[in-house]
Order: sequence, then C-alpha cells, then structure tokens
Amino acid sequence: MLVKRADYSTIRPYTVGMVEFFIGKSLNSAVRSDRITVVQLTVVIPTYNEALNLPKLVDDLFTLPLEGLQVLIVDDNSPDGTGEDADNLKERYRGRLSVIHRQGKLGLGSAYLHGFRQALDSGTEAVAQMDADFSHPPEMLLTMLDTLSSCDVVVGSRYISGGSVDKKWPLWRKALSAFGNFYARTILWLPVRDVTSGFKVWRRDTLLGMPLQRVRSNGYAFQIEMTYLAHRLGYRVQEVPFYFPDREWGESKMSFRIQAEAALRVWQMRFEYRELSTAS
Ligand SMILES: Nc1nc2c(ncn2[C@@H]2O[C@H](COP(=O)(O)OP(=O)(O)O)[C@@H](O)[C@H]2O)c(=O)[nH]1
Ligand SMILES: [Mg+2]
Repeated sequence: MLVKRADYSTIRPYTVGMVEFFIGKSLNSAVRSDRITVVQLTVVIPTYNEALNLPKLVDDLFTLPLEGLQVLIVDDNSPDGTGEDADNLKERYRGRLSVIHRQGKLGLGSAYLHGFRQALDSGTEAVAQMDADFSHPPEMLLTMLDTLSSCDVVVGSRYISGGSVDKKWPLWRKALSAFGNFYARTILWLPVRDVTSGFKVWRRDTLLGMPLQRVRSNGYAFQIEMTYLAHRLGYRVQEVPFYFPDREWGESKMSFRIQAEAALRVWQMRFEYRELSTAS
C-alpha cells in the first residue's frame, strides 16, 4: 500500500485549536449567532473570470465572525481582471488575504491543489474550498466548522434532506446533476450523497494524510476524487445540507469535455486506488 491509512489515535481533537469568545452584539444578521470563532481557517477560492463576484464574496467572508479567517485566491490570469481585483483586496485585507497568480487557465483541480499546499505551508488548522460565484453560501462555513469538530472532512450537500439545487434549474439540468452523482457514487461505492460537491471544509490533518501528488483530475472529477480518497483512507466524511443557488453573475466553466473527463475518471479512480483500504 503506497498510502498510509488514517490513524485516528494521532488525530488531535479539532476543538483543541478552537477558542470561542462571546460578545454582546450581532456582527452580521446573515450569521446565526454573535459568537466569534477563533480558528485558523483558510478559504481557498479558485477564480477564472469572477470579477463580478469576487470582491463581494470576499467582503461577505470577512464579515463572518471567524477571527482567524484567511482567504487564498488562486487566479489563472483571468481576462476579465479578477487577478487585479484580488490584488486590490489584498491591500484592503492586509495580512488576511493572499493571491496566487498563475500564467493561464490550468484547471480547477490544479488550482485547488496549489492553494491547498500553500494553505498547509502557512500552518492553517482547517482549509475550506468554495466557488467564487455565491453558489456556496459563505455563512454555511460556520455550520461546516461546527460539524468538523466530529469528523475529518465536511461536505456541503445538495442531495441530503434539507439540501437542494436552484429552484430555477430546468428539469433536464436537475436530472443531469442527480444522474452524475448517482453514476459516480454507484461505481465508486461511495456512501456520500453529493459526491460532486465543491463545497468542503478539511481538517489540516486530513489533507496532510491525503496523497495529493496522486490526484490527477482537473475538472469536476477533482471533487469526486478527493471525496473518494478521503473515504477510502478511512477519514470520516460528514455531509451538511445547503441550498445551491445558481450563479447570478459571470459564466460557468462547466463544459462537455469536463463532464466527459469526470465520467471516465471515476473508472480510472476505482482502478488506481484499488490498493487503498476501505473505511472501517
Ligand atoms: N483558477 C481557476 N479557477 C477555475 C477554473 N475553472 C473554474 N474555476 C473556478 O472554479 C469555481 C467553479 O467553477 P464554476 O464555473 O462556478 O463551475 P460550476 O459551479 O459547476 O458552474 C469558480 O470559482 C471558477 O471561477 C480554472 O481553470 N482555474
Ligand atoms: Mg459555480
């Protein structure tokens, strides 16, 4: 076996790094409580042409009552100037926001891997991943962090009770998304309902225990591959429901090629990771 199986005895309780202060007034009506959570959480956001979304998203993230929040943007030289916007945000949120500029569109998976490595190098305790387009509600991070205290990775899920996709989606799109999930889940024998979700919060130790150098998927298959690996290595994957609104600004980068990659990659993953132990 090339990869070390997760050993729970060495996993430090997440709460050790978590200190909570209570203050008397609400910081933001969008969040559930006025509690400030001091945890070193780094939110990695890959961007390609998200100039209409990124500044507002970053502002929303920094209004959350998360004292140790860091944001890391991975921009692939977006033609619409998202990279420059990110640099301006770096000025505004000095010391709390970093930007990785890459030469061109190198793909979602490689953007996340780049961001994860930098976040881990910084010593962060937890790493979140989310789209820049508001499909992943920032305030959900609070629920996800709470949930992380009893598992190894939290997945924002559209396909468990309480979760759903955009009400405006036409039936064919809902069916395609549901089928894609069913397909990957069945082939990989994954006990996770939303295997294509890109909204996750990882414990530092979980990401460190993952063989990131083996992850080859670059499009949406990346989400499946990471969840599959976590499960196969014995990490506890916990889903929390959320409503997934479609983006209002900018365009999706979803393409037929990316979907085809995912359809093929699930079979390759089954083969490539066959030596890993299944979660006990
Ligand atoms: N850096 C980088 N970000 C990307 C790339 N492709 C997509 N993204 C970003 O990844 C996130 C998910 O992509 P999106 O188009 O929203 O996918 P959808 O939600 O499935 O429609 C968004 O924040 C995109 O800007 C890429 O090649 N490089
Ligand atoms: Mg999106």
